[in-house]
Amino acid sequence: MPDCLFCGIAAGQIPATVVLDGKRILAFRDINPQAPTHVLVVPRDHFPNVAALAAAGDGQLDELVSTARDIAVAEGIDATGYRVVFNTGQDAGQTVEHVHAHVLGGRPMAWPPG
Ligand code: IU
Repeated sequence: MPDCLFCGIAAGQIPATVVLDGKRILAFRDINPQAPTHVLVVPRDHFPNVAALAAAGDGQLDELVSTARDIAVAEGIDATGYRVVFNTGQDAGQTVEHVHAHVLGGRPMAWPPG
């Protein structure tokens, strides 16, 4: 997808701090971290949001979520707790229209989110 930031990162054309480089999935550190651990998990294929990824029905959503769990374990935040967030659409604050799971942890978090 032309002009897609995360497609550019997945293609290695835009720099990022990659923590997992898989066949269908990539994970990298958020450039503006909101917690001590803040990793974005994305499919290499372009889907605008999690609803579109779910609709594909080819196992990529399962793989994305299980990779988010693997990242939490690798980052050492699974024991104390973490969030997996899919901002979806304008009101949720989605700014990059390539589906991404935020994996956040390493500090206590408030509820509800802002
Ligand atoms: P959002 O859910 O679409 O709002 O999340 C987009 C995230 O992408 C946000 O947390 C940004 O800090 C992050 N990001 C990034 O990691 N690298 C970039 O070059 C840009 C945004 I632009």
